[in-house]
Amino acid sequence: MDLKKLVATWEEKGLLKRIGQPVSAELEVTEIVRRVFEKKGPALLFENVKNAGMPLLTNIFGTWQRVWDIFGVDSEDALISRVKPLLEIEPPKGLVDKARALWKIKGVTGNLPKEVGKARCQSRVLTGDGINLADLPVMKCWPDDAGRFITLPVVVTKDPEKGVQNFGMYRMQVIDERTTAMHWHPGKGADIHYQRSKKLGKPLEAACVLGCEPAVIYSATAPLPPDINELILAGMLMDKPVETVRCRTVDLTVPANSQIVLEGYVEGSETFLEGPFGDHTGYYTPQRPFPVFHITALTTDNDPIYPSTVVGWPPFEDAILGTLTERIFLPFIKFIIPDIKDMALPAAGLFHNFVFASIDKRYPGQAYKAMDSIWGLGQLSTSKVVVIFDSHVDIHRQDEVLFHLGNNIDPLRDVVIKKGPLDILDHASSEEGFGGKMGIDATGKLPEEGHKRPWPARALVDDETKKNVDALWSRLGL
Ligand SMILES: [Mn+2]
Repeated sequence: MDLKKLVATWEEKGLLKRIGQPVSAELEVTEIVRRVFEKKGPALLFENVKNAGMPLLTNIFGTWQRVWDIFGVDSEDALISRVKPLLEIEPPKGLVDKARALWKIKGVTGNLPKEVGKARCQSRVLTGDGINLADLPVMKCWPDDAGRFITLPVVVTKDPEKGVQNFGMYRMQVIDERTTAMHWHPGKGADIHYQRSKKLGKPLEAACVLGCEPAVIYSATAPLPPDINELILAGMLMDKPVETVRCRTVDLTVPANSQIVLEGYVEGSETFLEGPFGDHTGYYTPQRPFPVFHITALTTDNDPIYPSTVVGWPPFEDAILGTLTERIFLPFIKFIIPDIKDMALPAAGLFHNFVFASIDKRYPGQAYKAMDSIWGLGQLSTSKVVVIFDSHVDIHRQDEVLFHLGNNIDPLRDVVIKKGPLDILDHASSEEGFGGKMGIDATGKLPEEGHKRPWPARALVDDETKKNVDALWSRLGL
């Protein structure tokens, strides 16, 4: 569903609140959203943002009910069933082949993006001196942030060699009326395009899309393999193709049902000292040079709405997006790493500090194999602590995790420490993006793994007793 329809739907259901009081996009919105998110409250449409020319919508992904509405489903299972057909294929040989093949089968093609001639996001077109970012209610989220940051953009770029587009989410610090920084980290989709353009000595065209279908906003954050069009995932998840339209001043297509589009380009060598910014780690990230985006056109819907989000001490709105990714991608991870039965990436661990996985252990060392597979797979390669449990453990429950983590390990025997890539936001490692990792085998141990005593049996109620008590139950008055 597009953003304006969602706003209407949520308002009817009491899942959105309009706020007419004057509020500042500097700091005040953050504190209001923090309080509302904490009590699982409504999406907030600030209609009277001080010094801004349009309303600001936040807390879009703040509850699961709204997430299901975004995709037009009523449960997690219904959503997952839309991507599961991807797994019903002949398994190709090799890990990389497997990952690629997943995205290539026929089942995907029903909801491919569709280009249209006329679009709501181009109802108004401003170019040159007519463009002024000050009209947008861009937030300053935390007191020591360097300035105002666009926090929910879908950034579109095109590979100058292959011609394929990428849709990614990279925050954008406002520099002046017509320029921003582009915070894409090395190796991200847009950065790959940027590096290739630089080599060719050409500027890279880019578009920043604001307020497209939230399914597209989500897909831009999803850890897809390179060169896989994020709009295909969005189309599958919505069971409806994403409509796109040609930009007016750059050679790109963008989601047509968007509220605002900033078109422009990034020059090869020009950088801006971006940050600090209060990030989803709960800490400020330091200043670093990033490319500069020059805006050539600002196109909008009639009466556009500006979407925004706040990140900070978890859980915030991005915790729900991260958990959504954990659930949507689990079937694919299980397909590529058949050892894994379930996986949990707790939001409080920022999705990269802790990965809990469970296996059906059949042979010695299997937990270590599972760890290595996790550290070898895409974005999971930056996981800092990986703990492997037996499949009877509910790894989504903190009490069960702590119980087995404490009860089942001998730290001298069951812990491995190694080196590898870390999340770029990790502030504890000695080097940026590189450092120590820990793997813990919290499964029951086999004699071949050095546990010479017999591993004790679990004390569990037997089925016969359960049946007997079931029969007694109504008479016990409990
Ligand atoms: Mn991508």
